[in-house]
Amino acid sequence: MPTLVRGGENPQNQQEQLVDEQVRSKTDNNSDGESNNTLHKSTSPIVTGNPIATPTIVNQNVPVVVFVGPPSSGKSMILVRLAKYLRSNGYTIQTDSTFLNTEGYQRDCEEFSDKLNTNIALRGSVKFLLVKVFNHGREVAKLLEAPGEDFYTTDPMKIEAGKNRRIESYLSTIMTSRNPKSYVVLLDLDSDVCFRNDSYHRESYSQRFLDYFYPNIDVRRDRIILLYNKIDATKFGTIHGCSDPNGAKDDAKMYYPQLFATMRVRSFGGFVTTDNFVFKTFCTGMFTKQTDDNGYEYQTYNVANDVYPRELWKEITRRW
Ligand SMILES: Nc1nc2c(ncn2[C@@H]2O[C@H](COP(=O)(O)OP(=O)(O)OP(=O)(O)O)[C@@H](O)[C@H]2O)c(=O)[nH]1
Ligand SMILES: [Mg+2]
Repeated sequence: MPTLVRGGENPQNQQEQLVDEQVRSKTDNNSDGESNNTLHKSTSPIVTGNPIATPTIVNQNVPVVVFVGPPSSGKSMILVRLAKYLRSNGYTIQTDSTFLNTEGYQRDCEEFSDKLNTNIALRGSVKFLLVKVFNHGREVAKLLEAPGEDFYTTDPMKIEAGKNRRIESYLSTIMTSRNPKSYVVLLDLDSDVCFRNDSYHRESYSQRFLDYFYPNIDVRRDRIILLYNKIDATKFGTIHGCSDPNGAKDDAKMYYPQLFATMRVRSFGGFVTTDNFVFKTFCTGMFTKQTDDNGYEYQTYNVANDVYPRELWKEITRRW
């Protein structure tokens, strides 16, 4: 029987469970009019009647892959590309409807499943969700699809409101769960915001990761993969593969010196220091802007070489 992990109380102790039960019985007995809670009745095991819907990881043994990166850095397209690659290699992909029991979340799951089957680039319409990967009927991983602004926002209003100084509760649930994790940390250089030309955001994003995420990573259990995405937009690679991985790494190091300098471990009595991350490059595909009959702009893409998802999946699963 899998253990439940809930947001903010991870794992939930017995006293808290008791409070939940009391709240539930009150809610169930409350018949006067509409409730403002967003839970809806379903057969899912996480429907407890708790008036605040909290993210819950039902299976704490299965590894979770967290794609970390600012808006437009390419997280969703990497997830979709990886899912397509895995599917063509016999894996099954399914959104995890048990993670959060709200109508919005369930809707996002359905919408995301549809998008996995097209070659239309995602537009970041879903909030966050977990995608389950099965191999021969056994769940082998969960992939997190999350909006970039929860990792780092460049929006002045949201910065002012403190968004870069807090961790969303669903991310805390994941980070503090017992599930082994692979953090795929995108080195944003060539997104719309173009961190290559913006040293302020580049440094703030690095610092945000080092202050808020890195300390919560169990480096003995979890993996960190620094991913130089959109390598086709650089001289180091194309949609067919990365021709100069060392050049790409040197380039990334030049732009993200804090990450490379901080994420190191000492061994042999402090005499030897080694990286506690691996460096990889990635390219999702070739993107083409299109306009439909109503003037609505969208993008289609044709997938890049399988070498990218194959290598990434190998790194993600190396310790599992
Ligand atoms: N050249 C190139 N462009 C890419 C690649 N991957 C993604 N893009 C572009 O980057 C855009 C954003 O990608 P997304 O995957 O939606 O980015 P995201 O990190 O999920 O963004 P948010 O959901 O806003 O956080 C895409 O619409 C593409 O235009 C790539 O491998 N190469
Ligand atoms: Mg996205």
